[in-house]
Order: sequence, then C-alpha cells, then structure tokens
Amino acid sequence: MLVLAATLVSVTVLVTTSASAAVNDDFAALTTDGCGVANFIDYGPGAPGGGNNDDYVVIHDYCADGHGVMAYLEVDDSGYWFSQYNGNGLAGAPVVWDPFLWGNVKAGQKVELEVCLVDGATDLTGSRCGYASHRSADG
Ligand SMILES: [Ca+2]
Ligand SMILES: [Ca+2]
Ligand SMILES: [Ca+2]
Repeated sequence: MLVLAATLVSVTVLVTTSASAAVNDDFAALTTDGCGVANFIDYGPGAPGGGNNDDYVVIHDYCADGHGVMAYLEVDDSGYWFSQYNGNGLAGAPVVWDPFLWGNVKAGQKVELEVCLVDGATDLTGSRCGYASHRSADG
C-alpha cells in the first residue's frame, strides 16, 4: 500500500506541472452564418512544425462565398484588439495565429474573440460578426 500511495503522489505532481493546464479553456466565436470561425485553443499542437503551443487561435473559413474571415482578440478589456486575416478560402488551410507573444493567458484573465466576414485584409466593415468571451480557469 505504501508503494501505491507514493505512485499516486508522483502522478499528481506530473499533472499539475504539465504545460497543458488541467482545465480546458477552449472556446470559439462564429459568424452568424457559421462561415467564419475563430477557435481559441488553450493548449495543443500549434502551427505546423512549431510543436505544442500554450494559447493560440485557429481561424477557419468554411464557405466558398467570396468573403474572407477576420478574427479579433482582446485580453482583460485592454481596449486593444489584435486582428488576423484568413484569406485562404474554403479550399485553403486554416490560419494558426498566436497573438500572445508577450506571454500566455493567465488564470482569471478574460479573453474576447470576435470574427467577421470581410472582403480583403483591409476591409474595416466586416459583416455577420459573431462574438464570444471566456475567463480562463487556469491559464
Ligand atoms: Ca487552461
Ligand atoms: Ca493555456
Ligand atoms: Ca469564405
């Protein structure tokens, strides 16, 4: 029994110190027609060849509708929205975007995502915008 208890303790330590925190804080924003989707990924395989990544966004374009997809992200009501464009179309690859270059999301921080259909990367008047927010449980 003593051996078993020691094993359980070591497993617990491994889990709590893993880079992939215990609570999955994934969430997504969708355009009103579902053609544009921005998925916040708490932890997982990031950009191809880049290895695992703590906190990033994947921007999907699910419709061959002549529109691209723009995703916007804000942290803790900072007033500053980062943005990233996916102009690859339905046939192209989703865009893997890491706006957290200053550091990863911390426990208790609020992440807001908005996603719109746009006509080119410089289109400031997106349409069918959708919004979602999530407060991270454990970073
Ligand atoms: Ca988490
Ligand atoms: Ca995370
Ligand atoms: Ca499209």
